[in-house]
Amino acid sequence: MCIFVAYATIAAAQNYPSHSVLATGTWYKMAFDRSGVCRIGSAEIAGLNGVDCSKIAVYGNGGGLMAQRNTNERTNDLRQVAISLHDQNGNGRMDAADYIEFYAEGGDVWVHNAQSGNMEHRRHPYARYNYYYLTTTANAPTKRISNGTAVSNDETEPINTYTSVALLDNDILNTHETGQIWVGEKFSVTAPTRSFILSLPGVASGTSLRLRAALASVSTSDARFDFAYNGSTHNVTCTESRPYAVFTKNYTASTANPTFNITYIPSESLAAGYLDFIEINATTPLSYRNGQTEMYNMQHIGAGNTAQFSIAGATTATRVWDVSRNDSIVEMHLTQSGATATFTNTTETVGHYVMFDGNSRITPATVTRLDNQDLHATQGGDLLIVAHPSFVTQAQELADLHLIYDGISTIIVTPEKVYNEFSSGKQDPMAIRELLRMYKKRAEAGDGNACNDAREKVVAEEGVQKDPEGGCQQQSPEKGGVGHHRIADGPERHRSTTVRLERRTKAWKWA
Ligand SMILES: [Ca+2]
Ligand SMILES: [Ca+2]
Repeated sequence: MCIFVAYATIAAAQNYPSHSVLATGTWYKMAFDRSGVCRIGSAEIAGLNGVDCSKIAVYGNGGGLMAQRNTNERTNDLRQVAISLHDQNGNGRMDAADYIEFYAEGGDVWVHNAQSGNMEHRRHPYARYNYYYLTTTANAPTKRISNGTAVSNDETEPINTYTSVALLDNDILNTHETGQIWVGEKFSVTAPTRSFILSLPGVASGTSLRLRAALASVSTSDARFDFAYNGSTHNVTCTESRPYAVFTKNYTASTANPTFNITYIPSESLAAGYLDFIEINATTPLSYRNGQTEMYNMQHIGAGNTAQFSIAGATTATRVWDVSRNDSIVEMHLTQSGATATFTNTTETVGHYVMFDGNSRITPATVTRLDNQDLHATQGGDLLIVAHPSFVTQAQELADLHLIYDGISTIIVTPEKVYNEFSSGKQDPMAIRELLRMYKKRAEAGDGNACNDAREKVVAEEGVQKDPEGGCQQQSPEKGGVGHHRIADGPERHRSTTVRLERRTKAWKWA
């Protein structure tokens, strides 16, 4: 058996910082189960009281599942997001009336499907909450929401509608036990028809609705769903081999509260049908409403394009943020003329805006003080144990045994610490893979991570002359390389134990 032991200090690969931002300073962790403009003051975090405004920063990587493809762009630590800081008396300190605002994303997100041209919801299959991290001791330059300026060109497009989205998606049953698809309302032979009403504030009669829905049937024969809206019926067939059907359909709205009727027509009495979700993109007049309104713009998209957006019914309290990029949010410059407010912006890509009044806010579901942590500063051992805090003691016993008998160095981490640094706090298995990927990348940068002397031509430890067929190259730690031992059966055991005694302090523990 060949066991590789890395014990030298390895230079960090360039694309991973040497330390997490969470390594130093004072931190608070905030959980969000929905997206929106969030306001935080000393009422939400008492520790904000009296702190230097210039030291406040918020970090977070946004909602949604981490990318699963290795080729996708990924964030290598928590990323700072832009905030708006309101120091009401201008004294540079956070007082009771002072607060910050930023745009928080929940675990679920909406993404633009370039093929269909519509926004589609992406439910996070593993996490209900997304997290943001607030520090009151920022060392790095702090990001603030910038104020937009008027932009225009000869062909600035007037725009007075936006795409709103609506969703009905209940997760009650995991029909095929994949953990990914959770269906909701049930249909049966005895209860074949159900009605669903969605709310599309501001949608007027006659505007277009683009619907995407998913249905599932559990039966050993074909089953049909009749999906009806406004006198139009669409047939959806599920079969035993293809029990899950996603379909799209375009309608013309008749009201702002469309009712969809679904009837399940199976071929057998014990069959069961389920609705997974109904999702709508609606062309909605751009008018101001109280609270917060999420708006997407898919009009006049193109390189160098600009548009002027007109908001009907606006008041002096109306504000609009361009939240297309969470780390560089821009507050749109509104020009008020009577009850209409306008702003201009580039429309090179699909835009995501939130329109709100100064009094509306979402608040975190929980706020907790977070201890410093720094998995980014750890170098890969031979073995990684991800252990729930309840089992860290047992994991350490296991690590000690491996060290004593096999010379294996172990890093013990809890899932939450991995999530904090690699998935913005969300429970996401990709975060654990990303931690391992960081170790791998650093090992590659540190001059190889594999035993390149399988026949032990080089003596690895002090004065131990070994069989020329055994051993492995050891690089000098001073050279920043990776040292490897081939721990073999028989006499080599003694060396393993020696390794253990010397390295006992090298079993990292991050409970
Ligand atoms: Ca103040
Ligand atoms: Ca569902």
